[in-house]
Amino acid sequence: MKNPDDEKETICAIATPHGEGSIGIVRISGPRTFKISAPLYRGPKPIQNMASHTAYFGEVVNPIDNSLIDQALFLPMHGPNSYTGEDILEIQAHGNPFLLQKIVSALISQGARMARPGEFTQRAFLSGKMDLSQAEAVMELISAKSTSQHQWALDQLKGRLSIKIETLMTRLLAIIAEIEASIDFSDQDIPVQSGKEIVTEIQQIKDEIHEMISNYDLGRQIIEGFTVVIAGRPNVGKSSLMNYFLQEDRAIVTPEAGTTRDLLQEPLQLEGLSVKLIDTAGFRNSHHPIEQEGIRRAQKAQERSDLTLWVLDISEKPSTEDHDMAKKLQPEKTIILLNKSDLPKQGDIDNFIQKHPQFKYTSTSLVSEEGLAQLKIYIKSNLIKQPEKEQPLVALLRHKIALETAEEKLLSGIKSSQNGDSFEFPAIDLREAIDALGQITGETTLDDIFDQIFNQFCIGK
Ligand SMILES: Nc1nc2c(ncn2[C@@H]2O[C@H](COP(=O)(O)OP(=O)(O)O)[C@@H](O)[C@H]2O)c(=O)[nH]1
Ligand SMILES: [Mg+2]
Repeated sequence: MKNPDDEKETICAIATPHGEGSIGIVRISGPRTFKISAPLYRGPKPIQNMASHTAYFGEVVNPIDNSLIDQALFLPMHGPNSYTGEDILEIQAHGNPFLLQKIVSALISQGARMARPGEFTQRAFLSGKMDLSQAEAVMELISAKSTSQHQWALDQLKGRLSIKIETLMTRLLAIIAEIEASIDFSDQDIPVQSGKEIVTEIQQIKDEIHEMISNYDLGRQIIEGFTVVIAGRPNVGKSSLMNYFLQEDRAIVTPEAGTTRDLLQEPLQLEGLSVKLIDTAGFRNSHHPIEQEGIRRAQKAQERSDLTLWVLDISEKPSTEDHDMAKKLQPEKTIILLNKSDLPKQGDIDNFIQKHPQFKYTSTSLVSEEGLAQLKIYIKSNLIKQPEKEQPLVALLRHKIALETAEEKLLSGIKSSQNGDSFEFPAIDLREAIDALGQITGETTLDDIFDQIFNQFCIGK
């Protein structure tokens, strides 16, 4: 009889980034992994006889002419105990794209096929090694650039979201079973008492889904990074603050007002968060067209940002522009820095603070560095306001949309269930809610969505 595995092709790809490095890895996965790679290996033991998860040193040769390609470690992993669940071989050679490509060509000459982007992870999903949300977590883990993004990806990879979704689906299935049982055993509607209990349980599930949706903005910001804008009048120390955060002289700092004109944007790691920091042209009435354009851009960036650091110079009297700005800025998205605290304070600053008590203030100096370490912690707590939530953090738009559909279906179910004194449940709504949730884990996902997701991966993953 024909083995269905024979149909499945064996795939290979370079798994390490392009470029020179001390090690480069070629990965092979599929039912014919060891057969295809055997002729490439010259060493004490044939590949087929190697123990799983054990590294063997040997030579990589081109089977066509027996020429030597490299010396390498061969690491076989027998399915199903491997990333894809299939037989895998990793050839750990020297990190040179030219010779790694030679190994790949030799494998292809023996019957392997080049892997498509994400195909190894797709196979892991198809063999039940991970669900769809975990496969997505692998991608986020590869691209994580901050502690919080890294933590989120690990949580999701370990199945925090999957477990939650599975639990909700099981609870909904139990309700459907209960509804069907009560319909089977009576020729009437559902008894009022159990009807009420069912509504309460659906309501509870709906609330939990709603809480997950409401965390999405935070989840997205953790993945994509927060935007923090430094704003204020000219010469207050905005560019000095930017340079302090970046630990380099990125922005030009001069005693001359109006030095910074265009937006300066730099990525930054701040207390474990990814932040895009933007230094702006100082707000003032200017007749210079370049400066005016800079100020317009600064305002736009500030309006779109997650947080504004508004810098005041305490050695100078606040101006009418400062009072105008106080009216424009949203206090909950602003921290006012009372900067140049090393210099003598202008009494008017205290009046300003009294006049605008809705803002949060903190004292800083870029000369003495007073208040700067605390400022970082303060910025973080202003970006992430909620304490750690019980529900897993939803960060991908695909998941949010699925949750919204589920919530909508449950709401419509609840609405149409109350029918005077009796209860009648449209189980179809509950089933559709289950379907929507199943899209997150991949249980009910359509093929073209799979392709979309795995196509975003790099080749070799
Ligand atoms: N004494 C003192 N001077 C500062 C402080 N921060 C910035 N300055 C000086 O103020 C001037 C303007 O700084 P800059 O960062 O270019 O301000 P920007 O126009 O707001 O970007 C420069 O001469 C800085 O050295 C501070 O905390 N204390
Ligand atoms: Mg500046």
